[in-house]
Amino acid sequence: MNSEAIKDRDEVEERKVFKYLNKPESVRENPTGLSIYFADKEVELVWYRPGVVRVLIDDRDDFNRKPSTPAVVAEHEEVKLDYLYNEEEVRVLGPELEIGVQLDEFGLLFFDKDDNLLQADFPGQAYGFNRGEVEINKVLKSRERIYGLGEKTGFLDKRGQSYQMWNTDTFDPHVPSTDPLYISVPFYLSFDGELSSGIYFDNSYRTEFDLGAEQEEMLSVQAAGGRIDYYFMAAEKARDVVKKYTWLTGRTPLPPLWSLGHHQSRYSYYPEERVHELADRFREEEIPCDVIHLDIHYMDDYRVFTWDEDKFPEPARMLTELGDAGFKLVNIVDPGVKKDPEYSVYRSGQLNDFFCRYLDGELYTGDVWPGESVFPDFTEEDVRNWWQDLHQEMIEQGIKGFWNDMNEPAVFNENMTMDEMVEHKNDGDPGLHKRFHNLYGLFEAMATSQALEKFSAERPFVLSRAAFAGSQRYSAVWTGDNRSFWEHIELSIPMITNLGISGLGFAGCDIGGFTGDSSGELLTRWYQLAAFMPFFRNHTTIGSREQEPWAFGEPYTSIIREYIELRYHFLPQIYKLFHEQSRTGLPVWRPLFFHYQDDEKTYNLSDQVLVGDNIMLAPVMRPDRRERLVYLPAGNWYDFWSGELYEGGRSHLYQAELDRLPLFIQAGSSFVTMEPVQYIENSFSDLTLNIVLVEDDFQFRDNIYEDDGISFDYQNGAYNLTEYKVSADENGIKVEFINKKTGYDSGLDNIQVRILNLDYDGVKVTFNGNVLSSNDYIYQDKDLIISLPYQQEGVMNILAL
Ligand code: MIG
Repeated sequence: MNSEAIKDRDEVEERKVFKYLNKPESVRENPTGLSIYFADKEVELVWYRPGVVRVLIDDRDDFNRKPSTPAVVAEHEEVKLDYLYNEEEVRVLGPELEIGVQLDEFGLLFFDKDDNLLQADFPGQAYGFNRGEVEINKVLKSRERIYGLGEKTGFLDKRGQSYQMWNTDTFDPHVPSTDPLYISVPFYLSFDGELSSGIYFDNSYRTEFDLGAEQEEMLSVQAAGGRIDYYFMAAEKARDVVKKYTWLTGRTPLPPLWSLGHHQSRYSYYPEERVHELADRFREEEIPCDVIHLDIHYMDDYRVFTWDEDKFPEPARMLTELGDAGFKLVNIVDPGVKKDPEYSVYRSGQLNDFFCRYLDGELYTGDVWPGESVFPDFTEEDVRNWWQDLHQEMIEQGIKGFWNDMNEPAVFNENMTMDEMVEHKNDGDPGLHKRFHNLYGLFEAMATSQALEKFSAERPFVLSRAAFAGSQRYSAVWTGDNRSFWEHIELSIPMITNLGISGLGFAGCDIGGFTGDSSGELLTRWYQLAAFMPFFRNHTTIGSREQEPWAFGEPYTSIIREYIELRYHFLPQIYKLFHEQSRTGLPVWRPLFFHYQDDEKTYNLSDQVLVGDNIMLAPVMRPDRRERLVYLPAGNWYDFWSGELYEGGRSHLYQAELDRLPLFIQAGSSFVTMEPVQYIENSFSDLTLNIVLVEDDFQFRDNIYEDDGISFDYQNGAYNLTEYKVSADENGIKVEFINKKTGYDSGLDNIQVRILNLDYDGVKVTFNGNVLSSNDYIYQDKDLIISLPYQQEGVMNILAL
């Protein structure tokens, strides 16, 4: 036998030592579901809300209902339940979901309200225990596909793979077998073409998700510790699973509008003169930019919360000057604190006992950028408050956001992280690093975003490399150290889409690639896709070739400028999608099957993406390519550039010269735009509602969201939500405006309504029955553009003459 075979056999044998819950001793109805008793374990089913049930297994004599991690924020609602009993099964009937509790060989069957089997536990091996490790096994149905799981490489559908949840600073090139990476989200969405459901496993220990890799028909989850504590979510549509999951773990609040603009970064811009040169160059080139990131060299010998006085002698003055030119600065902050008794942060942390120690009191130290360093125990509220206060000075100097790097935490040692035996105090519920490892980045981002709220009264912007379920409440994320590979443009689509499915919708990747040297063509194609990424930042490593938008000269600079402008052009639409994301959890970037659920061709389509529900990108991601195959789902699709309508339900070979991003809008829908600006001042400078017609009759409704883009006033009603209903038939086009909310004075007098590709010889336009004068509208390039008073309710009719 070769060594591989021996290893395989050992692994199989190792699996067998799990002991599974078998025949229950008794069951009892409880106010929220059912309790099932075994010799020393109890299983509790808790209906959280319609379609969401928690399955919690704990020791009978020490049953603890507290959520296992800080990811879960929802409280359970009251639901009405019925029970049916027979010899083999107790059936619990709740809203949107029924559970069959198997009494012979314990396991659960999950049914939707029409009695379709959504998911079954694996018979005889449902819930296993082995010296502190826990296991869940589920049956994988033949057509089932698996999505989500946080930050994973590979294609959209994860079935057949296996993945680890263990936040890791993986510098190796990100290829399909590279796992784990920086972010862990133990959540998956299951979809089989009809039925959809999801599982969030609320356990922060190192966990393996085997999605049919070892046995084709078994989905197996194994955690190195903690409890079996998971939430099953049933939903009619795949996308609704994400709504439920983010109901459970929280949603990304509206970020400052500027943070949706263009960010420029590199490792590292210094000294101050270079930052000014960079800023000036953007304005000279007239390439929009809102944000500059300062990487680790701004600090004094990598001491966090310090400035290098030679490189940045007067930070407050510099930040005022840059602020006057429209730039917001984001500083990187790593968690490692240099072990230096003359350094105030180390001193105060030590004097307060805020750094991680072993149980016997020994201080944990590890090498990171500053050399030997200590690590704050962010699981403690006192430590987070202290960390918050450390940000005060920089915020007062004018820093607008923070970038949390190295917070897996990364350590320069063999394990690449903190020793698993280090202790965390966790506000009275202490435990080892093996329990808190995956939560370290979440807790740090929590402290950082609260610091910005506390000292700035503006919406926080935090970018974090490590994250866990629920991190969406505190930070945006990026996919870490990618490379200047063409393959990494392509990788970013399924990666960012699955992050969004996993609740982390404010996500992006380093445009141009982090490691390695970019090229003009690579950077250009990357920007074309990135113009619509939720998070939009160019970043590269130390010593790499320059890759600012102008770095490769013409024709690249002009094309890149055009796409950064396109980003700003679409900003009202992107903002609207962030607003929706904050309310429903539906991510900005969506897989096509979220809106074309009956179309099998979309189920693993990984080289195209939907922005919201009607804008589709099919970027070119190969060198020297000037055409690509674009798959268009059912309906008609409007080519953003040519105005031509393409027939859906099939693929098209599309010509895409270097300056062309294949960009389609679903016909019979709309989007909101503005004129590009060099940077965001407050809110939108103007608004255009673009309506894409279809040939047949149609109707839809949508909305425009607007607020001041920076403060929390929107939470008290200071926003505008304008709903519009559009319909068209042989009599003409009708647009009805309804003010759902008028709480914000934007200063805009007019809104443009642009009917794209209108095929009328002449028109009569009325608003609330009054005929508009021909000064109020123009025909331009086949589009009819009408100017209406902003926020006036009523009906506009467009009739062909
Ligand atoms: O070990 O701060 O992913 O974006 O530029 C490298 C320097 C540490 C890793 C981050 C990267 C950042 C870099 N950091």
